[in-house]
Amino acid sequence: MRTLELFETPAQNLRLGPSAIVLREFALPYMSELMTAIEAITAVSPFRYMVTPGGFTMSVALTNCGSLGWTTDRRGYRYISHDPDTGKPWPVMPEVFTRLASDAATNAGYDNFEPDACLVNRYLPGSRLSLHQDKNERDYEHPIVSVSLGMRAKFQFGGHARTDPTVKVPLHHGDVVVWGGTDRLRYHGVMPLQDDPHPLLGSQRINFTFRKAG
Ligand code: MD6
Ligand code: FE
Repeated sequence: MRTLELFETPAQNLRLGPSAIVLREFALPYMSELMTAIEAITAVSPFRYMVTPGGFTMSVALTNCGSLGWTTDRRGYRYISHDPDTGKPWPVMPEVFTRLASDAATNAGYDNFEPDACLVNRYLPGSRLSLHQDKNERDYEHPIVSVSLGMRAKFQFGGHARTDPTVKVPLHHGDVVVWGGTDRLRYHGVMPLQDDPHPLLGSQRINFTFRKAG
């Protein structure tokens, strides 16, 4: 008779589409290394509020690491090798980041994922991300791996048209979303963040998404 099972039940993974899955709490074993790595990145390239081509200031603060970083300004969305605020290259992608990205991709069925870009997002209460497609990468062969830390968010996942119906999925501390294949260009966004402070991160949510951009 084993009583251990009571404690063994993992949080339930969730399939969002044929090629998209939420790996519940997958990042928890990496957490202390991740926190140290994020502090090192933001010490060199701090979070900042970028402006969209339409002239709106984003409510999510951004930074990057890796050989390419995603950026937006009045001239458009694109990947660039240097931080426009510091003039220096984006911080090198920490080893724990590449390890987590590769482990999660493998777990979801994508072998040999080697990201060259990691976009780091910071949400405060009220921050939101409107429905969008991730389509600034050079090709869509590669999946995206997205890690959520801190406060819970309601993630919206839609179809291939902006007006398609969406499902709302809560993402918690440690959850990792992997998507690619036929789901790669589906619209998605994040609902306005509610203030429900997290024991480790307080009133914020950090999300980082790994891509092969170049
Ligand atoms: C976020 N994530 O969760 C924003 N994009 O804060 C994204 O925009 C995203 O989670 C592509 C793939 C996964 C994502
Ligand atoms: Fe996205």
